[in-house]
Amino acid sequence: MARNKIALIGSGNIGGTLAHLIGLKELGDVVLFDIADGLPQGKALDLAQSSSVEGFNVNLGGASDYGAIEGADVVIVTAGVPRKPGMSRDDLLGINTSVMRSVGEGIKKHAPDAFVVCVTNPLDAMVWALREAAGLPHNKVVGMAGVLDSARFRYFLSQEFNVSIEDVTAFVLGGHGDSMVPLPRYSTVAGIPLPDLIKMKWTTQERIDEIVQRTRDGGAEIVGLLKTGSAFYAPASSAVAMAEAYLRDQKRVMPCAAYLSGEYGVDGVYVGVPVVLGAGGVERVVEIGLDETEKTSFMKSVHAVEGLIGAIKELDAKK
Ligand code: A3D
Repeated sequence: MARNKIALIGSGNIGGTLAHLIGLKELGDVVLFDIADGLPQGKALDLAQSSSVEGFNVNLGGASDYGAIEGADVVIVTAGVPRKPGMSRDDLLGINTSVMRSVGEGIKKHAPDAFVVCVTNPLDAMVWALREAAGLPHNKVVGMAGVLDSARFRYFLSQEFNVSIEDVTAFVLGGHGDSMVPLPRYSTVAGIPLPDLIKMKWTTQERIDEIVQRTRDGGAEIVGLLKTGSAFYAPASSAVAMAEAYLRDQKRVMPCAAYLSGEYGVDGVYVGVPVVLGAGGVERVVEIGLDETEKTSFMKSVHAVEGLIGAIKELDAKK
């Protein structure tokens, strides 16, 4: 059986890390693509040489021509400009929307059957713009944010309780960024929800509130430390987990920016919700029960994403 083909649009920090992880996991042959000529070719060659030492069997190539992504099974999009210190995700809107247009056209022409994972910020609006340009079915285009946000939440909780990260599950909903909605009552240690752990005096409500806030600010904390770019190791791991769920038909339940057509009372927007990811792409949107406070936070997040999509449409109307 032929190997899967995975195209990585954008060969910067996340793109290079994606290629490395995909090689190590032998998920498929990799094509790195970037407009910065030499960057994808150089990274592909460097990574290919590491295969002799690591002993993995995948082909890695680099290109600045969309023809190279022909027939890709999965496309992961990180092309664009990353957030700099002091810059909000929303500042990126104009630049990255036009990047999504060119990437979407490339996918439409050369990889119309692919499963597409968008990582570029501002995430929820960019996955919408990318889907519009690529014209693929909505279930084949998703955004990566919730897997990363919940990974951060899980990590902080495992540190708080001094337990294995493997026994911590965590749940976040909503858009990526300030409006993300961590859900403590759906987050557990070995099945014990956080409110019960508070009652058991493992932690306090104040500590959980602090951890929730640190999760929301997770990206900004790393931008502040790095000073010259944003997080890339955990974002790459998260996007690869989503690609793997599709390629191996794992039917994993993951929080992704998915297209809603009526679920949660929302229509026509990409926003973070739990979905089942398998060979059919987004096979199901999981509609969990929300209390009034959670619903209010979620709808605030949806409105923030709608605002960005509205701003994109306004920018278009001015052209
Ligand atoms: P970076 O290392 O700058 O890589 C981006 C690459 O995109 C660069 O190599 C550019 O040359 C390339 N590029 C720019 N325009 C185009 C184009 N039109 N076609 C093809 N390639 C192009 O950034 P990064 O890898 O650190 O981050 C990539 C994106 O992910 C940024 O938008 C970040 O804000 C975003 N990001 C999202 C999350 C989420 O959780 C959603 C987390 C971390 C980063």
